[in-house]
Amino acid sequence: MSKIAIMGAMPEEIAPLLEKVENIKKIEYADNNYYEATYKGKELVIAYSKIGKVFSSLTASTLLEKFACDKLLFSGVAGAINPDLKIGDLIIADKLCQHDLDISIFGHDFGFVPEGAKFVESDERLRSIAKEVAKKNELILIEGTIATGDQFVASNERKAFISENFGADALEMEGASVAVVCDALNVPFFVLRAISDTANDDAGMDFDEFMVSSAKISAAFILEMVEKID
Ligand code: 4EH
Repeated sequence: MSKIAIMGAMPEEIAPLLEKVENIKKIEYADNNYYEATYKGKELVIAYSKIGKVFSSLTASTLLEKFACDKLLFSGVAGAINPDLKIGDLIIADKLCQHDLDISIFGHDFGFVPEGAKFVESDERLRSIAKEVAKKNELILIEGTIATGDQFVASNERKAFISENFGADALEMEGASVAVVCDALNVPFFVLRAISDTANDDAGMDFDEFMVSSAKISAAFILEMVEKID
């Protein structure tokens, strides 16, 4: 049976999970807290990484290498780029990229470095489980590209750059770094985000208003998926 890692970036993104799981055991490691737990007979390790690509890489690596998780699910919130995505809507990443990675002066595409890839694809099987859960609950679930960078985007200009260069549907600050780690270690991973804002001038205010409710939407969906993972 698998041992499933579930991570978020902020405390609010994992709090709704910790409320529902059982047999929680807290372990401190590398200046962070990891929560071993069970849910409907499944073994879980839950953590929030802190914000951004570096902290999320560290947490993903720890979940896989120290805790020996063999699948990783990310749950959290994101800013929307695709105008079909409204606050509270769900998106799953079919692929992820780093919108702030730039060695274009050497003729490379934005988001590309030698021996890396512009896009990292998430696990198809986990995506199909997500689609089953969405269908059963009659929820709309968009599948698309998620762009990650070490910046909270609150500008139409930056959104347009990310849309034009990556065709991204949503943006956040951790997904692609987690994807790179899982891909390198050959561990199936999945990124789910509920929209908290649209990354425009109002993003800061919208985020403050909607992040908790959107984080709950994402976490509830993830727990339904856990039941279906063998
Ligand atoms: O973990 C960071 C959080 C914002 S920073 C990335 N998360 C939320 C996703 C996200 C996002 N990322 C970039 C939602 N909307 C986004 C956007 N741009 N517009 C943060 C938030 N609150 C306090 C401190 N830092």
